[in-house]
Amino acid sequence: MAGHELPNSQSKVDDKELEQQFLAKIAEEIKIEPKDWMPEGYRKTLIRQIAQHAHSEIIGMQPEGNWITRAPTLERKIGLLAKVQDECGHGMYLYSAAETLGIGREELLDRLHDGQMKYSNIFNYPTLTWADIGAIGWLVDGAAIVNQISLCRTSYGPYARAMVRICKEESFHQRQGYAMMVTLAKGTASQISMAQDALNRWWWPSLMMFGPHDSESSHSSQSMAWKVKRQSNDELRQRFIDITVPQADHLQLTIPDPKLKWNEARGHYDFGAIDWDEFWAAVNGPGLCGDKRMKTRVNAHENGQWVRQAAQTYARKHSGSHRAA
Ligand code: FAQ
Repeated sequence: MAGHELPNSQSKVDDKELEQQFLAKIAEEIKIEPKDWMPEGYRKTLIRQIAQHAHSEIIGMQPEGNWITRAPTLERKIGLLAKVQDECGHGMYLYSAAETLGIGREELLDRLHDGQMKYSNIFNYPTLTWADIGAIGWLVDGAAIVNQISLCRTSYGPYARAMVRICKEESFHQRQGYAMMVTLAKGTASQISMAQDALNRWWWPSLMMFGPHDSESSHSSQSMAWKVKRQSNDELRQRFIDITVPQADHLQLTIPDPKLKWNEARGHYDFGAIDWDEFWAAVNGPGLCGDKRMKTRVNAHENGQWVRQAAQTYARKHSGSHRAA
């Protein structure tokens, strides 16, 4: 018995030391890399957040993909196609980043498909008009950039590096969305009302993308301590609002919040209460487009099975002939 106790207590001491070294790296802003020791909770937090992010990117292709064949001009169609392809690429970088934490892509997708893992609330809303595509680029990608610029400084190396590249592409997405809104807002009365209607429907869900208020955010304090998150949900939400209100003013569109007002003392815009029941219904409920999004995703996965199998068979054959040579 005593012989068993010694290695256990020894390994506890080792773990303590390793944790101290890990925390020292975090304090000194040294990135944590895949082969470094890390607490199990840190690994799990990253897998959850990175996978949720990856899932959001690939599910996020659906609401916009819906409009590719209906884009009003060839130029708009090319822009939208490139954007949707970029979102797929972002998903792939992020699944790769998650894989460095010791979990396979297949398993992450299984967890998405069986409802164990989440994706962003925003992608369960329908895209009803062409103006929604402009509003998604402007607001949804705008919110994504504010969140992701902050994540470029996250403590886990592969995630931080993926974010740098993703942010460059997201900023093109935000600009193309805003350019569409400018065109509509300068257009005919019905184009202006279409742009206003899209802003009315996408404003509040975009604010919800940053997650619950800090006081309700279950993961924030630990994630901030580990520097997985560098700014809180409320800080980022406020930053997004402060950046976006002048953009809406430039469009001469009205943000659907009667409480929105510049607060000179705070140096920020005050805003109205967010409907968190709507948020949780969008995240968890089968309402809105949740069922449809998941059905489309699972179908795409099943229909792509033969491609994955063919690629694996080819890779096996190729590595076999390589060895034989
Ligand atoms: N939707 O304790 P917290 C994009 C959940 S990419 C659904 O505050 P955390 C690009 C959260 O998971 C958009 N669920 O959580 C694009 C947790 O539940 P759990 C995605 C949400 O992780 C544009 C619970 O609430 N971006 O848009 C949401 O510390 C156009 C408690 O919350 C990212 O994923 C939500 N919005 O902070 C693509 C960025 N918020 O897991 C296509 C990376 C919270 O315990 C077209 N992620 N929950 O069951 C993050 O920065 C963080 O994960 C937060 C949430 C800030 C989203």
